[in-house]
Amino acid sequence: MSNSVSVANEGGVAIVTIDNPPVNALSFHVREPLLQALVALRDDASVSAIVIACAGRTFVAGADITEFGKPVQQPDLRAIVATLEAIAKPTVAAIHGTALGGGLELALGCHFRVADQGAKLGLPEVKLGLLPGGGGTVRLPRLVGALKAMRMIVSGTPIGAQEAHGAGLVDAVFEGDLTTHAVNFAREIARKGGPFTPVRERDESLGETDLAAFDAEAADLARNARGLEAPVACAQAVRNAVTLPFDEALAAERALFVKLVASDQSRAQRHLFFAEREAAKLPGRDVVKRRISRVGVIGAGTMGGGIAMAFANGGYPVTLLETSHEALQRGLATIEKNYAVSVTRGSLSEDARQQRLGQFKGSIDHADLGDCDLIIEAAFEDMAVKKEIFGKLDAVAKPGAILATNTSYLDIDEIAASISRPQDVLGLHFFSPANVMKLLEIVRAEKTAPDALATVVDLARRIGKVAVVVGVCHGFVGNRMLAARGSESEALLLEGATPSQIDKAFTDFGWPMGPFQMGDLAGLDIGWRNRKARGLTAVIADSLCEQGRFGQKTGRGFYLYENGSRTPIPDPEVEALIRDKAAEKGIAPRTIAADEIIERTLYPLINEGAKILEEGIAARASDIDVVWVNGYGFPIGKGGPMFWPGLVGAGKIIERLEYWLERTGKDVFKPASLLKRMAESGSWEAGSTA
Ligand code: 3H9
Repeated sequence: MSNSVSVANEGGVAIVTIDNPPVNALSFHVREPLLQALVALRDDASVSAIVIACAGRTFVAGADITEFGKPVQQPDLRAIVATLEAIAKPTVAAIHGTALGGGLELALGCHFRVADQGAKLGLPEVKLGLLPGGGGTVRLPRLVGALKAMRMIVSGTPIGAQEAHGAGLVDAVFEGDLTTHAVNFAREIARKGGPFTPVRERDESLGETDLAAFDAEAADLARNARGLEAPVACAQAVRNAVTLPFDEALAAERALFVKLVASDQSRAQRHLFFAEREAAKLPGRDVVKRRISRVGVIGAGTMGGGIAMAFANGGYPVTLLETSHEALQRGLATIEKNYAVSVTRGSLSEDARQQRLGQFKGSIDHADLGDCDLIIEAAFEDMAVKKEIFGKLDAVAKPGAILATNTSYLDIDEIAASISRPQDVLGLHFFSPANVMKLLEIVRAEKTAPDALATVVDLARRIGKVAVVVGVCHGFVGNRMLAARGSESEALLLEGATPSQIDKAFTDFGWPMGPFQMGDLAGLDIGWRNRKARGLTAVIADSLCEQGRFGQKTGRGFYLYENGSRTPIPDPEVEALIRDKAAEKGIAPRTIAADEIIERTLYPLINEGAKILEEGIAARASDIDVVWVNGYGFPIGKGGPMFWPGLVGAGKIIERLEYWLERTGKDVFKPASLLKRMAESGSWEAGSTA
């Protein structure tokens, strides 16, 4: 037939196999022959049943995302599903790997779905700023009920084969050769002569929908969507499936899909999908990687403990090193407590808890790190401390072991130069809590060997992290840009804004929280210690720390937190302190608009990103977006600080930077030359020229 779609006949049961590596996406070159095959089999009297299966590692993982934003080439997915659904002989989707998005929608066009026991099924379009546009919102509720369908579609989270079976989405789950089972299943149905009813006609359960409960949950979801349009549209489309006749609901789904696919939010989210995958690509990635069997972590505090858990969760045995038995026991007890909480919450099974705890070996002797293939130090942020640790590692680590520092700021070239094997040294900058946060900045030092770098990039993926390779500079990509934002946040306070006013401007923009809530959550003492070490000051934050106001952990920071609650309450004492400090500096308070807050905090951050690109600290603009979305909560619907200027116009950003430069004379507003070049040329995808 074609390279992408082939047909075999096993005793009257036709097997249509889609073969479009790597994930069998429904590209045009699949859709065309697939439709032809289905039409031919529909009309072929020698065929009693049809099985749709896939070659390779997965069932169809969705529409081809690279085709979005271009003119649709017919036949589209809807035409294929309509043809499939109208076939008057049994049709069976044989699902292995993942049936996602358009892949699950194709399967919903079949009378039956059978799955391998390890299969996963879902409609993750919402993560791309979309809703399922191939009938998923209208067919899925007919099988699993409207409420469950809404939860699956709005979250985008796939479910396993057994759960899908229990919910009525899958008709049988098999172990062993799936295609053989699917063919037997189809043959048996054909022999019995039915019953087989197309999903579109299976609307018995829809009448039972409790619309009031549905609407209440949909309203909650809309509130949590933080300005994202897709989750709201997803819920609306599922509601339509309940309240409208099938074809009308299908037409409404299409209208919503067409609107979303052209939206800036979806463009931004599709950009991030590819950006994350691009970030993990290194030049010369076919280099032979080092073998990592055991990981050592130095420091069992919040950061070290979290890093150790991240590796244990990924299946790696971990040696956890501390300076004393007491500190070690404290660290291990926290880890045990964290796993126990996960069991109580139902996110971890008791077996998994035991298995993970079994991965830990505690020690207070550096010599015990001798059998580790990767050692990460997460000790105090102090160059002398780091050098001392690396000196010890130089003496005990096995040849070829990768020696990593979790420093957030320090010069890794200097650390590497202090030992005899700089080629094995690199940075692994985790974000706290390290067992939860997805981002990992991998810092390539001047002498880091390519195979050491490739090994940790691969390892990051294995432990579920989104990795971005960056170069050495103060604060690397994330914290360096954060510093550009932080200085202006403080300046705005002195000029008359309140912490809650600034934080609100941020949440209105789409951030999960503003800079002061974030500071209180992370602990203000961390930045304070850091500033002191570098001889820097931040007038307001330093004063708060001098009063022991470290944020949530002390119940007081920029805000008050009553009775251990995490809800920030504006504190008149802080506002008075700000006014006093402003008066000391002779600054008269004025009213500050939300637009000014965004311009003065976000634009310097973007500007710093452009400088980072120019200096080659980040290889691509999209890498910076990945850092900010995954590590700092940049709103996904805006695509990241390097993508967003393309939506609003880099020229506008330059203009406002120049305006603020003139008014304040501050360096952070001096437009980076790369930003200027981009604005002048009218193109904004800075990564392409970096
Ligand atoms: C949709 O279906 C809309 C319909 O409702 C309506 C239509 C009208 N298209 O992630 P990996 C590439 S929207 C094109 O590293 P894994 C990916 O870029 C779609 N390319 O592998 C990468 O390329 P490269 C709904 C795709 O094993 C390579 O495949 N579906 C697509 O870690 C390997 O990807 C989704 O949102 C695609 N659909 O994970 C599912 N998918 O090697 C999106 C992947 O050049 N996909 N690529 O960098 C995934 O979630 C994961 O890829 C998957 C495999 C779980 C399948």
